[in-house]
Amino acid sequence: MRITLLAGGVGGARFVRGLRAAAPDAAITVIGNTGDDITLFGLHVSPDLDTVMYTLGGGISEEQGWGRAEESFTVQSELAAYGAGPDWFRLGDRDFATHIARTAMRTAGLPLSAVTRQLCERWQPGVTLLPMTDDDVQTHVEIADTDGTRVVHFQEWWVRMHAKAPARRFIAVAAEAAKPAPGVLEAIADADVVLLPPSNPVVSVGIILSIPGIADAVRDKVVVGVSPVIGGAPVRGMADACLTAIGVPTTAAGVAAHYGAGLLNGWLVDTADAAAADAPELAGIAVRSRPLYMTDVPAAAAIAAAAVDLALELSR
Ligand code: FO1
Repeated sequence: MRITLLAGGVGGARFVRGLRAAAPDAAITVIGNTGDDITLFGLHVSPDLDTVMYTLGGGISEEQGWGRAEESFTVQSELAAYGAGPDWFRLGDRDFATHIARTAMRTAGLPLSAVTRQLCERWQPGVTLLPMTDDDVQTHVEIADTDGTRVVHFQEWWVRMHAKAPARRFIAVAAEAAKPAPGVLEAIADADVVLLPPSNPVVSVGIILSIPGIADAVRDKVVVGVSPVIGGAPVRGMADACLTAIGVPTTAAGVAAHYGAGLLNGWLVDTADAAAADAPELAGIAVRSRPLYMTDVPAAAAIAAAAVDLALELSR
């Protein structure tokens, strides 16, 4: 079976790790969000691709959900001693090596997709990991606070401001001119099943879908999503701040209605949200409820298996 996913960071990575356990013989392709990418200290940092790569490769910091396990911070404290910032985005020594290697390969002329393939040679994630695009697309956030209205990089809003400054809109800068990375449209077209993991629907999955051609390709497939919202709160992260900014209620039904029946065929919600099955705005979407907390790999595997089962049921 061929399974393709559109994934963001921690929620996407943990879901894919469960899927790999649940479907060990499946050919899994992960299309990762690169809108979160940022250049720091002259280095190309790609948080969502790295989170998937480290999680599946066994190198992730399980406590944080991002960055490397057994990390130290000598390089960043040495940089701080020179007054070189930023200090609000923590980069560990082991993680720095990834960004140095990525930047060196890109400077030598390799596109991000080829660089990602090369980095995965080390981590052997057991899936094909593709960036959504090789083009430079960055997510920016228009915020309005006491300093007025301005636009900041997504990471500045998310990490430095803890998503506290009210967001007015998210801008996928240069997305309209971007092309899907090699293999992305093929991985969607050839998939038996397309899954949307419990990733941020706005700044992860939404940004991937903003790359021309990807949403149309996904709409042609049987698509099952897993709600990132349980009982009216995001399972992880600050997705509520993103949903509120675009006028979508932070509910399991609200997120599914935002994706819409044109994109989504099936939707898994937590048992706490079982009433979503009767929500009139979800007409045309098959809703199933089951426990959705990914407390460990077996729990994530059971959720992933349920998503695949629903997709297969809807394919018949
Ligand atoms: N998240 C934080 O909250 N604080 C950090 O200092 C931070 C550093 C960081 C470094 C590398 C990396 O791959 C991810 C990192 N993250 C950090 C996570 C990241 O900012 C976001 O959670 C994702 O971009 C959203 O998916």
